[in-house]
This record gives sequence, C-alpha cells and structure tokens, in this order.
Amino acid sequence: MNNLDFPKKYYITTPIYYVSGKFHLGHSYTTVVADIFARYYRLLGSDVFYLTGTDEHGLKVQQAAEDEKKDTKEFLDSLVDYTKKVWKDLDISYDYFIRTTDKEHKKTVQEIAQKMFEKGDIYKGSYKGYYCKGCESFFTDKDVSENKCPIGHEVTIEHEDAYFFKLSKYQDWLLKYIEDNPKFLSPESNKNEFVSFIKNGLEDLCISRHKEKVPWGIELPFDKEHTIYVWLDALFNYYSALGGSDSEKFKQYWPPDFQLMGRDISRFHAIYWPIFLKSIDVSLPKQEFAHGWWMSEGKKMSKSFGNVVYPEEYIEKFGSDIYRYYIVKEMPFGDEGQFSKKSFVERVNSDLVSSIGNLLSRVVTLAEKRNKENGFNFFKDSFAEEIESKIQIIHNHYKEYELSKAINEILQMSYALNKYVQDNKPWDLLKEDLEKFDQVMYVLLESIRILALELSPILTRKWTEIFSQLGLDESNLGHKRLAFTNTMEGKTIKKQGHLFEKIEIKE
Ligand code: ME8
Repeated sequence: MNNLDFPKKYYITTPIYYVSGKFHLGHSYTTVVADIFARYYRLLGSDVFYLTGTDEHGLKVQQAAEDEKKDTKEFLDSLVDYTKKVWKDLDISYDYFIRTTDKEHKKTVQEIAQKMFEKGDIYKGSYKGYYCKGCESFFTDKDVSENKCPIGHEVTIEHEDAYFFKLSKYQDWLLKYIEDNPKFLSPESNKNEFVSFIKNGLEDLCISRHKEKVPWGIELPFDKEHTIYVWLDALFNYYSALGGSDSEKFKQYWPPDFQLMGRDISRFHAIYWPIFLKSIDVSLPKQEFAHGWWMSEGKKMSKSFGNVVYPEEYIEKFGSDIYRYYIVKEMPFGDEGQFSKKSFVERVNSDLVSSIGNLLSRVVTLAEKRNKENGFNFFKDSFAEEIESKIQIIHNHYKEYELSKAINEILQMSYALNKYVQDNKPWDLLKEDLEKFDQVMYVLLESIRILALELSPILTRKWTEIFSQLGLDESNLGHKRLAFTNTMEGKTIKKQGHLFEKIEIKE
C-alpha cells in the first residue's frame, strides 16, 4: 500500500508581478509551476491556498502610466484584467489574487510599518547611493559598475533623507535560522550564496522615498512626507492576502508552505522577508525556492533580439496544456532553461503525441474491439505492482520539490505502459486467448487511469479527455484513486479522436 502522506493545509505563493508590460515565458513559468504543486496537493486532499497577484506601486509603474498618458489606477486596472486573462487561459487555479493597491493591503502594510517603527527597527537617516528603477531597489558601490545594477539596468544617484530598517540587528539571528532550518532556502546553491552574503555583513535597508519623488506608493504612517519603498510593501502581500494575523484565514493557512520565485528576487525573499517577519514576531515560511532563469533561442529574452516568448501565442496555437507541459518538462527545476521552437516541437511530438497520445489510442481501440459493454473484470499482475511503486516514487519527488524528476517518472510510466502493450501483443491475444486479453486490458486501462490522474496537475484539460475515453468522470478523482484499484471494472470505453495532434514543421 502506498503512503501518500499530505499536509492538512498547503499555502503556496508566486511573486506578485509588476504590471508595466506584457507577461512572458518567465512569469508564466513560475505561475504554472506553483499551479502544478497546488493542483497536486488538492488532488491528494490538502486544503490548498494558492496566491498570486500584482505589484503595483513604485516608480516603474508610475512612469509607465505617464508614458501612456493614462491615469495610474486606470492603467493598472486594465493591466490587471490582462493578467487575469492570461492566467485564465493558462488554467491557473489561484485561490486569491492580491493587488498591492487593495485597501486592506495598504492598511496592513501601514500597521506593520508602525509596529516596526515603535519597536525601534525603523529609524530616520540620510540616503546617498544608487537607485535602480528596473529592480525597484537601492544599491551600493560594490553592486554597481558602469552605472549599471547587477542585472544590467541603468541606475541613478540619489541623495535624500529617508527611513531605514535595521537589518544588521538581525544578521546573526538569520544565519542561525538558516543553519537550524536547512530546508528554508532552496536549492542548496542558492542557500550557500546567501549565507556568504549575510556573513559579509548586512547594511541597513532604506525603506522609503520622498513622496514628491515617488507619490505612487503607500504613505509611511508616522511621516506622511514619505512613501514606503516597494519591497516592504510588496513582500507583505503574502501576509495581507490572508487578512492579517487576527483573521480566520490567517489561522488556517499561515505560514506559507512553499514560496516560489526566480533567482532575480531571491535575495529579497531570503534576507529581508524573514527579518521583516521576525521584527513583527510572525513565524517564517517553511520553504523558499528560487528557480532558474529562462533563455530563449540561446540568448537572454529581449525585445531587441525579437526572441521574447509570449504564452498567449503558444496557447492560441497549441492549447494551454501543451505549453504548460513543455515549459515544465524543458526547464530542469532549479536550473537554467532554454526555450527553442525546435525543442518545443520535438518534445510535444515525442512525449505527448507518440508516448501518451498513442498509448491511449492503441489501448482504447483494442478495448472497443472486444465490444464489451460490461467492461473488464479486475485483474492485477506484477506490472500493476510496478505502477503502484511509481505512484509512490512520483509522490516522493513532489514532496522533495523535485518537479523535473516527478515529471520524468510520469513519462517513464507511459514508456512502461507502451512496453507492456508491446510485450503482451494484445492484438494476437484477441484472436488466441480472450481470457488473457481481458486481463491485460484491465491492467492497461486501470494504469492509464492512474497516468491521467498523475498528469492532471500539468495537463489540466487533456486528463478529462482521457477520463471520458475511459468512461470516467470527475467523481473518480481523489487521492484514494491514486492506487491500482477496481475503478475501471465494468467501465464502457468510448474511443474519441486523437488526444494530441503531431506538430508538422513548415520551413
Ligand atoms: O520582481 N526566467 O516582479 P517581476 C525565469 N514585483 N523567471 C522569470 C524570468 C525569466 N527570464 N523573467 C521573469 C518582481 N521571471 C516583483 C516581485 S514579490 C514580493 C515582488 C519570473 O514582474 C520570476 O518568477 O519582475 C521572477 O522572480 C519574477 O518573474 C519577477 O517578476
């Protein structure tokens, strides 16, 4: 018997994205990966809260609205509509969508800033240094070269009185926390980078801008001449989305079980975020994971190279399932990823069309040939046990956040099933040994049902097509079904069209 243990509640987050332009592959990747984990744990039975949203304050947004000669709020509303549409088309099953311009969020952030100020963690000083609008972040001499931030954006020199947060006060505490909680920062390479960064000494963090320079922000409650610099505002979305620490939702879901982001912003999540939470005495997220960076056709994605991948274009042509599958299969989870049209076609044709689609089509065609309206009787052999052990292996990978390994194992399941067909030659059995044919068919149909369930967090639409060909519906979902059961007993098979169409390459 498998041991598919799952947490009672599961709170998962993506970064909240800036809304100054169109979303591309990178944003969609984070959101799809989080969606897969949310869907997997829902399938198992966890009470899942999946949060995403938009980061709407700061200079970048303010200027983007000005460039388009639009009122900032109206500009943001239309971009948020666009964001929600992209997520809907990609079948993102978020439970809540937070905007940092939400009234409740602003109120919560002000309460937090007040609390930090009263505690003495925020003090007034004078800021002189670099500001990067692209990162909405301050940088020091050691981060900046040739007037560029570490990522390569232009920086400006700023000199103004501002408020600071005493990061340095928490430096030793944070190092100890990371050491005592080895899973807090992942992957390992990411953790090592931050441990040495912290050991080099943390400088206090500037957390405000003059209101006349950046009016589009949350006012500091104790000095209305200043607005809160975006990261103190943005990071607390994960907290305010639950309605603050007195709310029922907070009691139900806090702390986050898994916070996913790209490498670009892991410093903010690995250092500022835990320290901010410690300052207000709130428990920390269980795990933060920084995934790698997407490149496209061998280069950094950039409008000037003309290689930016927009999810809409792929969803329109191929459907969201194929896009979702490709991006999570192609990028080794935690490492860098390379998007290319060539590998997109190869991946779809080999994994989805040849392995999974053909398997279903071969098996349901044969099952229908027997024309058994009463379906097949339960039968289990050693191959069925192999399938059961794969369910456990996939689960263990999910638990360890080894997404690529989980997906590979699901694909291996389809290879093993194709081999089982090949080895047993059911087309011969149909003529020579009907009893054996029926047994082989039961094992195949039941295993394909399991395969569909394993695919359901990724192929959010196609799995229902597999189910319907197997004569099943959504009532056959749930973690108890993630085992070799008698579910397929007596089911009437209904062959339909191909699950996936081969992509033909036109020169
Ligand atoms: O940083 N490869 O928002 P953002 C992989 N608002 N992932 C990528 C990527 C790429 N090439 N490009 C973007 C912000 N991403 C802040 C976050 S959170 C409290 C505030 C993904 O719109 C990746 O998840 O710049 C990255 O961390 C995120 O988009 C940055 O989104």
